[in-house]
Amino acid sequence: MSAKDPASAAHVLDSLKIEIPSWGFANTGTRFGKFQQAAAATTIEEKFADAAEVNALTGITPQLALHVLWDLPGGVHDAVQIKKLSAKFGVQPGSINPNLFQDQEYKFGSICNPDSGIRRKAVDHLLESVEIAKALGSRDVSLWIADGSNYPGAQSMRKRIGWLHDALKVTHDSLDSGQRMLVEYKPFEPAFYHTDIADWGMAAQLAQAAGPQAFVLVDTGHHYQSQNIEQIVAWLLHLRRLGGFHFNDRRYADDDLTIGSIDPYQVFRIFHEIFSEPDAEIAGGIAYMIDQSHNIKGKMEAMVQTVMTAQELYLKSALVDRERLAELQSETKTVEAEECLRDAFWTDVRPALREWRRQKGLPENPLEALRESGYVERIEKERKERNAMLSVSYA
Ligand code: RM4
Ligand code: MN
Ligand code: MN
Repeated sequence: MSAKDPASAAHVLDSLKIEIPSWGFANTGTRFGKFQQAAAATTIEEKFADAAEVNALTGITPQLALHVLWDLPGGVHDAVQIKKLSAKFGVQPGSINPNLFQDQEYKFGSICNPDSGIRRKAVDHLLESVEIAKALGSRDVSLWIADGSNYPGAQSMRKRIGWLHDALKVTHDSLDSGQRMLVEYKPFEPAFYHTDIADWGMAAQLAQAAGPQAFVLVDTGHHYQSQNIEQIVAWLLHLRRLGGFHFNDRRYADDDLTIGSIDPYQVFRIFHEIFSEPDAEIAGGIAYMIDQSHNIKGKMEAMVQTVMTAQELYLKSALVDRERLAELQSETKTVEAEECLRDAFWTDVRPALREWRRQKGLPENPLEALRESGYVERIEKERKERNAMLSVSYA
């Protein structure tokens, strides 16, 4: 396609939907604390309201990811309330994320804890998360397992592999046919010696062993410095196990910064691997989700900026002339092949995006529209006092 061809740009842009996280609207922070924002959401209703506003401005975020203990503390019984909010605000519940990392009992692990009683409690939480997803019509149950250990010798890595297998298999087997289980990985933090699911290979192996409805979730912030994430994406596509993404950017560790703020070329290269996938069904099934924590930027502004950036990088990536690139690669024309990628990357797609938004009746510049709407000032006034009172919860 060409950047000047509005019909194909529109076709590309129509295919991108991004799920936003409920916790991205709440007061989150770093391990050293957080800077309270008066406009942060303090209730699940406020999270839905903010998500609806982002969707009204951008048109591509109809789903809200939920974390079970933060958003449905009453478990499956809370599904009724979530459904009501979903109908009220026109935002669907998205992926369901269990919380296996905050209870005191999980100090030495959840599904990998040497205590069988604690392992059972953790598996019960996973099974309840699947029930919640069924009650809400959510396709994906998305697992981040924080388990690991801090000192060599402290735990048996081998035994824990077995417990992981068992827990993921039971969870997988409780899914309905249309549902999926996503397995996220992370090299370190909160554990600093070993993490039970530390990289994409472990996650892929566990997904394969669990069954056909298990896939790997790539959180772009969960890699060592300079790791080639697009190569991981290529491998997971090859294995037919790429379930989705948690988008965020990082400079040092799991920084949860806005996507593309540090390295936009990397996001472009990830999308390029996805556009190179010949099987439309595989590419179409990928869940694009945001997982960011805005401690300095305003929550609403950061979320809208993130969505706009993802759209820009996605469209740039769609511009790559992949037929020509394949020829150049087989002719081993290194510089020309690289330039072929760079041409697309340096194309200004913002006019095409403005045109697409105009066609859809959306504001041409959602960030500006947010500023002009007065929404942030309004919620600041409404939520200020409540935010001043709530200071401890993570999200
Ligand atoms: C973790 C991980 C999970 C997210 C939590 C809040 O680092 O990225 O996906 O649910 O943070
Ligand atoms: Mn994540
Ligand atoms: Mn993370």
